[in-house]
Amino acid sequence: MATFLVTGGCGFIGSHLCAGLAAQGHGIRVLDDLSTGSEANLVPGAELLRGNVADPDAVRDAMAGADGCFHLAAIASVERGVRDWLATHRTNLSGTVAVLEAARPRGAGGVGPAGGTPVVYASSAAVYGDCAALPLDEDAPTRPLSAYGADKLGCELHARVAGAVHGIPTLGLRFFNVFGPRQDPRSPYSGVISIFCDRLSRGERVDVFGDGGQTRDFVFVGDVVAALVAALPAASSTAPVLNVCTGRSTSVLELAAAVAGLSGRGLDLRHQPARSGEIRHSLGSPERARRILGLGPPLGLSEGLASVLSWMRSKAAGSAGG
Ligand code: NAD
Ligand code: UD2
Repeated sequence: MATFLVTGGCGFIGSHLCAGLAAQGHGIRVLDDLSTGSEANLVPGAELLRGNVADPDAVRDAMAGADGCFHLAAIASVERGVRDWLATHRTNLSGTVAVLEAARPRGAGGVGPAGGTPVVYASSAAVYGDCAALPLDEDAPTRPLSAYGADKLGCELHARVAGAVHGIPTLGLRFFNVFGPRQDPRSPYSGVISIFCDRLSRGERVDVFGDGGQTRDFVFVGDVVAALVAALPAASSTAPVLNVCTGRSTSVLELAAAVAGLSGRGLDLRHQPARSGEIRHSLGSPERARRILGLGPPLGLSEGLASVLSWMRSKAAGSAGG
């Protein structure tokens, strides 16, 4: 049994990861400022340290005695990065440098294992930006189009430095479009799947931005957790980065039809102007991650959507009852 630090452990992906680690019997410490996460998501038995990941003292205290760190805390919104460039940069890049700093080997200001605390961190498909060579593999050029994507690429560069200069083992995971239970459908930054499942299951109309022919690689949160857990032993001072995706392409119109079909309601949609600066197609190659991390096949989209719909139904039943 080990003890792990999970930054952002009260958020969507982090709370699923904590549940997976707890099920394996590990001890969990969460560092989260609860800005978008919720204490209700905290896994029973986990210790919550409420603090800012960009505060080096808070991170050092949180890292003390940990056998490994999963660093997920970030402002996970491209739009917030446009409005609050410097503030999101502090969290998304300075926060990661603070985590790497605290992971330094003992004797050099670090607090963890002698070789440095292994760190698995969340990068994003946003690092690829407008790269058109699909499917995207990890050697594709990185041309971020947003401050968010630039900061995630910065995390990968600092992870290289962490390995080369300080010997800290890391592994970066470039998540594509993650979906699953607990993704908040009412937040302005919600993913399209949570919005479509929420609205269509209540018989409401959904908005499709543009013609709906744009495609995404939607990966279920359970598969993301499997990748995170498998990544820790693969962390290395060579600072590898791997895609977390399915290699499966789904258009927004196909998605709307699939959700409507599963929710047993009609499909009511209206087209709205396309979002400006939006990427038309995003599709990753999962092959390298499957090989290196030994991952199984991803959950099918329909099964994943059914799981989100069922979670939404039980949540609605819970709030109606209480
Ligand atoms: P989320 O907003 O649900 O979780 C982020 C968590 O970090 C929240 O609990 C939040 O309170 C916490 N946090 C934010 N700023 C903090 C700070 N300064 N100090 C401490 N805690 C802070 O988002 P998520 O979807 O679970 O994303 C998790 C990670 O995965 C992020 O790094 C995100 O950039 C990355 N990612 C997510 C997706 C996706 O599709 N959801 C895609 C690519 C990458
Ligand atoms: C995702 C990430 C974002 C960033 C980006 C990098 C989410 C929520 N966002 O943005 O953080 O990493 O990838 O490229 O994971 N859509 C509709 N109707 C709606 C909502 C969305 O048509 O009500 C469309 C939207 O125009 C887009 C697609 O659905 O074409 C996916 O939208 P999204 O917001 O879920 O994710 P994306 O890919 O824009």
